[in-house]
Amino acid sequence: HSLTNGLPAALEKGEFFIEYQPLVRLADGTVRGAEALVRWLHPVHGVLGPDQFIPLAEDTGLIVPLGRWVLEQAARQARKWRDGAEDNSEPLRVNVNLSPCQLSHATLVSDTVAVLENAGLCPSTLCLEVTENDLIGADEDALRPLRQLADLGVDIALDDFGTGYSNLSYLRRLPVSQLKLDRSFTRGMQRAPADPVDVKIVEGIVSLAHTLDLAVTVEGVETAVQADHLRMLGCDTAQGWYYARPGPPERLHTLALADA
Ligand code: G
Ligand code: G
Ligand code: MN
Ligand code: NA
Repeated sequence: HSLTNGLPAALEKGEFFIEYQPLVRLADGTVRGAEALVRWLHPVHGVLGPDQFIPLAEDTGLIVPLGRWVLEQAARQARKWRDGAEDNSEPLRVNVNLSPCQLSHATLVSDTVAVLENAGLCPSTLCLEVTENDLIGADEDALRPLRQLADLGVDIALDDFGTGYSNLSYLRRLPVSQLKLDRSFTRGMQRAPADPVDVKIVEGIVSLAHTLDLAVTVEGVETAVQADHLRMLGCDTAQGWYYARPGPPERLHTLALADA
């Protein structure tokens, strides 16, 4: 693979950067934070998305230092947003994706605590996203680091929810505080009339999630019709091109200030 050679050195050479995609509270349309999405500015191939290099980083073990770097950058960014905001405004939060290798890495909890302390951030400013498939089959020992982080106040989101093969009752055992509903479930609501089966499914998931005290974030919101519908169905937070594509961190501030 032609990308393999450059990957180990890319971190030292400063070739990675992060874009942020806003997370919007559906009830009032305010920006409540953003998801950090890593990109690689490859010297030959240009900007590469995570799908093109994260699997490689996982295979080579680079994901651990890369993931730590993303976490540090995202925490620093959240601190900058806070420093630039009005004193009494709710702090913008930042979501960071975790790979399964990071979940099982011995220093996940200590690294995360150190990053939060160095940035001077409250743990609840951070949300870690883990996918449903990465947690399937995890026993209590494997879940302990996530549970420790959750106990410290870090938010844990179950990413790509609905695409795995999990038994819904297992949700009760997981230290998660929110579900991120995969965009395949919201696609049928882009235009009226909405797909009635998709509506029923989202209704069911929201009802289950709220019963378990879990917030629901919907991905892939591309139209106003879709946002309105998902708000009426009781979804809490939305992310998607209707609000903004992933972009530079400065833009989030502009979007958040526009709310005020
Ligand atoms: O950027 P894009 O919207 O193409 O993101 C595709 C996927 O890549 C995301 O859904 C996310 O799961 C994954 N991803 C993005 N940034 C990171 C990261 O820093 N670490 C890990 N492990 N995955 C990421
Ligand atoms: O794995 P994760 O769900 O984090 O991946 C998010 C992916 O979805 C990214 O590649 C991102 O660019 C893309 N994305 C984000 N918002 C939208 C959207 O509104 N519509 C579509 N089609 N893709 C989106
Ligand atoms: Mn994600
Ligand atoms: Na996702």
